[in-house]
Amino acid sequence: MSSFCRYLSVTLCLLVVNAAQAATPVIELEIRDHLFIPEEISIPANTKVKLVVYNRDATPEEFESYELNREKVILGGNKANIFIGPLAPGVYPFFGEFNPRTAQGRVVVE
Ligand SMILES: [Cu+2]
Repeated sequence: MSSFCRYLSVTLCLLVVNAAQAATPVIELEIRDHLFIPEEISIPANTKVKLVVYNRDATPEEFESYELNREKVILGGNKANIFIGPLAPGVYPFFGEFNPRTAQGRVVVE
């Protein structure tokens, strides 16, 4: 909870926090046959976004991006939540570290 919560009742604070979470856009993508589907996702600038990455393969994959400063192993048949942003406009590549030859994608911030 942020420091401003100290000035609110606990109930009101939880409402504010829940509203902020509800407002976070969610984007789903899949790993299938060692590919990211879709391989390109677009998000608005200066906005926090929740990526939900489903690994449909039987083998683990690692979502990795130097530009996004994110790295997360997703076991086969599992999913992971990865929060990114707020970001400046641009292209932010990501890849699957265990299958970098095929698993390539990018976040386009516009
Ligand atoms: Cu890694």
